[in-house]
Amino acid sequence: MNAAEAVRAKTENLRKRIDGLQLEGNVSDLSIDGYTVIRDAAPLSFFDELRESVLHINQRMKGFRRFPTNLLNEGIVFEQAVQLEKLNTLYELLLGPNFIVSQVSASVKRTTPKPFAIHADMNGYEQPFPGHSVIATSIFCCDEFTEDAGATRFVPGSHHLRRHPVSGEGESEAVAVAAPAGSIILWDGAMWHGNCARTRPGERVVLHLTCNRQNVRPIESYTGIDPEVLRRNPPEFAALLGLTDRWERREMVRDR
Ligand SMILES: O=C(O)CCC(=O)C(=O)O
Repeated sequence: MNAAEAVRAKTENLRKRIDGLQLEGNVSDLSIDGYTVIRDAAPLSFFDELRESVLHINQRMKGFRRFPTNLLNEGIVFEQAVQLEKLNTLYELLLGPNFIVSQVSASVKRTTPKPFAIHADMNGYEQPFPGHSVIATSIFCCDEFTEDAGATRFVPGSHHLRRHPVSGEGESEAVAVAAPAGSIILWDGAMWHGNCARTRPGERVVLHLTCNRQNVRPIESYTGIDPEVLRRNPPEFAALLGLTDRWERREMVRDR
């Protein structure tokens, strides 16, 4: 099979899976609006278990001030979260068949007048963004999403702009997404989004899953380089080898 035939076979295979899982509406949402609400990606019992696990971690980390990350060491429910067929079919649509997990984190939003500011998830990307998706994020709704519950808010179509918003941009255009508990919301990393203030009592418990393409990566890893080589060179040398990369090779550390 030549390269063009291989691409075509993969595309046809993806099309069949999209049809079989009835994801045509989600495909259209992602193309036009840049985000979509996925229903029935997992049973409600999965979201209940996820909620309980996140709250347990939250308690252990004393109400975590920042999002806890590296949750794949925290139990089977997190392992299942990165392997859901409907979600991963749509990740594949956005990011190609070799996409990889970038971050598994969680948050608990309690009643607060503070919204989360509008931003794009293209961390580290200069502008303009590439014309195709390279990063995509999803949020697993363990609780109902409405504006007063602190739902994620989006500037529909902003992924077409292929750039970061400047400070305050998009704030007045953003719309809250409504979704029942048990939904997963997926968006292109170029989407401008944030979340709403939570004015109702209680907690909004979610899992955040970011994935990305793996097609532009170094062939070699320099993590095992002789420390003496680093010592005798300026700091820019380590940066050139990707060793000061703020995300790369973050260790899986547990805080207990
Ligand atoms: O918490 C939310 O609803 C949005 C989260 C968010 O902005 C992100 O994951 O980049």
